[in-house]
Amino acid sequence: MEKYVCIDIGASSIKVGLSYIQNNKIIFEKIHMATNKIYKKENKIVWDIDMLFDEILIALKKIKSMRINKCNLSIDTWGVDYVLIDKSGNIIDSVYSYRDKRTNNFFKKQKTFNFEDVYLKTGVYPLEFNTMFQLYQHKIWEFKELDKILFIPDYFIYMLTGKKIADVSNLSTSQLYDISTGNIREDFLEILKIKKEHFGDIVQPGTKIGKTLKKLETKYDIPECTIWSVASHDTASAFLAASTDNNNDVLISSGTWSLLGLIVDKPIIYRDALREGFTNLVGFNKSILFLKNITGMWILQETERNLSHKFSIVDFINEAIKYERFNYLMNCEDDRYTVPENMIYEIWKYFNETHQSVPYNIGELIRCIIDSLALCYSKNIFNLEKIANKKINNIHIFGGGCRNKILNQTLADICKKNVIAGLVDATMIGNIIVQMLGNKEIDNENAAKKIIRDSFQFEIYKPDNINYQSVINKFNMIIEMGKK
Ligand code: LRH
Repeated sequence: MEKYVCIDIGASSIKVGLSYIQNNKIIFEKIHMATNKIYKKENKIVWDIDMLFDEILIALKKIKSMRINKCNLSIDTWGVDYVLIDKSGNIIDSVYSYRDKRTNNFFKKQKTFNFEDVYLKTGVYPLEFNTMFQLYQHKIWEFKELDKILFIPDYFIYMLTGKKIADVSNLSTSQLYDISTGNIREDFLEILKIKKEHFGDIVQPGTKIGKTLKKLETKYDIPECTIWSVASHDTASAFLAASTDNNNDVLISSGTWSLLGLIVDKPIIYRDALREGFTNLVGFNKSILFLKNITGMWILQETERNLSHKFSIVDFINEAIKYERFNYLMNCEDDRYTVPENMIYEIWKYFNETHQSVPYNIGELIRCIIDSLALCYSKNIFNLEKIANKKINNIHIFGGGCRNKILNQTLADICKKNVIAGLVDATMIGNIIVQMLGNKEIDNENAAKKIIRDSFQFEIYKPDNINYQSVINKFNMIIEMGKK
C-alpha cells in the first residue's frame, strides 16, 4: 500500500500528515505538529527557515520509526515569500516574512510600478507584499552571488532532492507571472535586473520531482521519499480539496487568512474586480482561482496572543455565544489589522475613531470579531456574484476556521445560503490528492472529489428566517465611517 506524506507549513504551525487509500477511502492521520511564527531580527520580520527544515527532518525520522521505508512526499506553504540561494545552495540573506514593514505603502513609496498597470499585465491583485514588490525593496539586483530565488516550499524540495523548481501555483502569487499567457513577464524582470533563470524550472502540480538525496537518508535515518510537486501554494491545495464540484459554489479557505472565491476556467481581469480586491491565481490543472484575501482568523489569533494564550479559540466562542449578535461591528479588512502592535488596542481604537461604544469584555470583543467577519464574507460574496456574473449556490468553508460554529451559522443567516463546513485539514488533503493523482492512484479530479466526500464529514448550517438588511446597512455605514 502506497503511503503519502504531506507537509503543510502555515504562518502559525507546521503539520505533517500520513495518508493512504483503503476501501476507496482516504485514511489520514496527523503524525507531527510544531509551532511556526514570525520573529524580529535586527528590526526585520523574518521566518526561521532552518528550524522549519529541522522539523521536516524530525517528522521524516518519525515516519521511518513507524517502519515506513518508502513514501511519497510533498510540501505546501503560504505564498509570496522566498529564499535567496547562491550556486552552492547557501542562503544569502534573511528569509523575510510578507509581514515585514518594508513593503508597507509600497505604491506611495515608489514610482516604478503602477498599481493598475501591474494588475492589468498579470491578472493578479497587487498586494503590497507580493514577491515582486518584496524583491524590489530587497534591492535584489545588488546580490551578485544570487543563483536562485526559490519559493518557500520549493526551497525545501531543493533541500530534500537537490532539484530547483518553481511550482506554478506559488509562482502565480509573485506578481511576476502573467496569468493570461502563462509566462513570467520579461519587462518586470528587467526592472529587477534579474533573469528567468533566477527562478527554478516551472513545473505543474502533479509532477514527479525525484528522490530524497541519499546523503540525507543515511545521515538522518529518514525514508526514501519520492517527491512530488503539488499545488504548493496552500490556498490552491485547499481549494482543490473543497468537496464540491459545482462551480457556482463559493469556497472559503479559512485560516490565518480567509481566501474567498470561485474556481473558474478563464481569468477575470477588469477594473471592477481590481476595485473589489479580487485576484486570479493558478490552481491545479491550470484552473484559475478567482479569489480575495481577507484578514481571517489572524484577528482572533492575535487577540489570543495578546491575552497570553490564557483562552483558547473554544473558550472565546463559549464566551461570545453569551452575547447578543451585531451590537459591535467593525471593518475586518481595515489595514490597521495587518500587523498591529496589539490587536485588542487596535480594535478599541477603531471603535473610538468610528464613534461607537467599545466592546470591552472578552465575550463582546469576540462576538464583535466573529459577526464582523461574517458580514465581511457576506459583503464579498455579494460583490463576487456581481463581478463573476454568477448566482452563488452554497458556501463551503474549510480549513481550521471551519470549526467556528457561530461564524458558520451567522454567515448562513446573513447570506441566506447553506454553509457547508468541514475538512479542517483541507490544505493537507489537497496536497495528498495531487500526489495521488500524479501517482495515478486516483484517476481524475471528479474521482478525487468523490473520495473526499466519502472519506470526511461535513456539517450543514441552514439559514434562519430573519431579515438582516438593517444590520447589513449598519455594517456598510460603519465601513464608510472608518474610511474618513
Ligand atoms: C494564505 C496565503 C495567501 C497569501 C498569503 C501570504 O496562507 O498563502 O494566499 O496571499 O498566505
